[in-house]
Amino acid sequence: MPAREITKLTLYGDCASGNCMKTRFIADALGVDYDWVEINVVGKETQTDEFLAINPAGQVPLARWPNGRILPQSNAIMLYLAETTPGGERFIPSDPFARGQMMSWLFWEQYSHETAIAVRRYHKHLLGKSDDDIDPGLLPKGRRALGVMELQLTYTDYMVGESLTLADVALVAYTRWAHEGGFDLSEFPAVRRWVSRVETDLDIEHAQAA
Ligand SMILES: N[C@@H](CCC(=O)N[C@@H](CS)C(=O)NCC(=O)O)C(=O)O
Repeated sequence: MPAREITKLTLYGDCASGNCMKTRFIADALGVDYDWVEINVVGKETQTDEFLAINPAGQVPLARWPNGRILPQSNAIMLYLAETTPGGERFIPSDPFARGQMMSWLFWEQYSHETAIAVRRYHKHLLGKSDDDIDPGLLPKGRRALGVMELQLTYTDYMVGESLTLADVALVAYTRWAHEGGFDLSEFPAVRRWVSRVETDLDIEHAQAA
């Protein structure tokens, strides 16, 4: 990673990472002016001395401003951008309980969804491991997470009620790539329809075969 002068918001991320793409989806949807610095996770560019000097946690995504402030964690970056950019309020429910529900899904995504679906995809798709070499617990854990989403999306068009929130952006990031982790979304028809709906809302590529 070449040393660079920071003149505007800079997002460090890997385009193959759903966590990183979340921050781009929101920044792009809000028309935020930012520089993107590609950091290759498989190539261990998060572990170089130069990157660790910026983010000692050695992870992307990372947001960095010219005043020296940095913010790690995908969902925190999304929330910050939505709360500080005109138009961002449309991603955050105004009703406090609905906002609580959105936060609840954001925490659930990081604890119960990403830890199975993203991790299995990482090993299978990005590292090219055979199924036998991947933790066998990840498949049932990910399917359970998809089942929880299926139940919610049987009743509502979005994870929180009838409009897009940050919960949808967070959860779509890896759900749209779930097939690359060996998960079959045809078993979860409401989730599949929702993926397509959210991709359309965000004006991003449709990742699943039709
Ligand atoms: N909870 C964090 C997870 C970040 C994370 O796991 N980043 C991975 C890429 S998706 C990473 O940078 N890994 C580099 C490493 O572990 O060396 C978030 O949502 O931002």
